[in-house]
Amino acid sequence: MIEGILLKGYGGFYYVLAEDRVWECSLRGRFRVRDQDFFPGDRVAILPGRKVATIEKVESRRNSLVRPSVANVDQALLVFAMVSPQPDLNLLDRLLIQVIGAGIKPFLVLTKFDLWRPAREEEAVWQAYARLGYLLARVSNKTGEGLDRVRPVLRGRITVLAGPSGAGKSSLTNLLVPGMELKTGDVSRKLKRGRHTTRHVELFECEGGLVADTPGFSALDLPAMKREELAGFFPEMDPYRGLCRFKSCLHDREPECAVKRAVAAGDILAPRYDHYRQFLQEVIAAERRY
Ligand SMILES: Nc1nc2c(ncn2[C@@H]2O[C@H](COP(=O)(O)OP(=O)(O)OP(=O)(O)O)[C@@H](O)[C@H]2O)c(=O)[nH]1
Ligand SMILES: [Mg+2]
Ligand SMILES: [Zn+2]
Repeated sequence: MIEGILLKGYGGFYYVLAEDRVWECSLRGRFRVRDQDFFPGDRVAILPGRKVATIEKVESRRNSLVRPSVANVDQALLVFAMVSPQPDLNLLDRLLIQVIGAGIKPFLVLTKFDLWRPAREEEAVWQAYARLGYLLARVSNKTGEGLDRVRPVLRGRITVLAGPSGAGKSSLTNLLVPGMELKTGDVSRKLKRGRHTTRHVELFECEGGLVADTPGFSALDLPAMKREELAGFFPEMDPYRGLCRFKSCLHDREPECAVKRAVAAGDILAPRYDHYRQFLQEVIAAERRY
């Protein structure tokens, strides 16, 4: 048997990178494994056959994401356009929680820098994200500007690109991977959204590692957690830990809350705090369903 890594599943076949080539594999074999047991990024063992190879074994995952569905990645590039479509910061904050919760390192890539006209308010928002401690790069997939900051991050690693439709994930992949000609779609003028051009997750060899282009999405559930855990996903709240009047303060409606004071003073970005409160309600509602 040969050990490999699943690049994609498509049309009932699975494509596995092993020993420097891609093997077309089917599931027929001694181990009949169900479809949903496979994610791109899965480590598998294959048995070469006369026509196609067969997948015989899937190793347990180091980590995984549901949206986009991918396994065993080292890092996630959260790809958002600075304009066209306008960045959905609520989705960005959800994605950050999903990725960090899965133990995966996030990296923010802001595309369409060439179309962006600096506005002070927007600049303050991006600066606030940069201060949270996540790497942030602004790129143009049109001029190639900023790509020098992204390439070194990819070197030798397995990276997933995640973000809304139309953000430029496939365009970025085309620039990063020599010879790549993935389909890209324009942004609908009427709906101001992407057109969901990419339909499958697929890993490509890139910079001595692998990079996954994925379908865009606009909705994302939060991972299951206890209500007290949510603040841990907001690093800007760390300095205020233990400073609220109530030890069990959820920074919601409680009086004398240090976090709320910091929001009022402009030390915590107001939209981030608004998302925190919205997410808290969702986490509490989900707690009841268990
Ligand atoms: N001006 C400019 N246009 C860009 C940039 N990046 C992507 N685009 C355009 O934005 C549109 C969407 O790009 P895609 O690469 O298809 O976006 P995607 O994230 O792959 O979208 P889905 O596959 O639907 O999830 C295309 O028309 C691209 O040409 C950029 O940096 N600058
Ligand atoms: Mg795409
Ligand atoms: Zn508080």
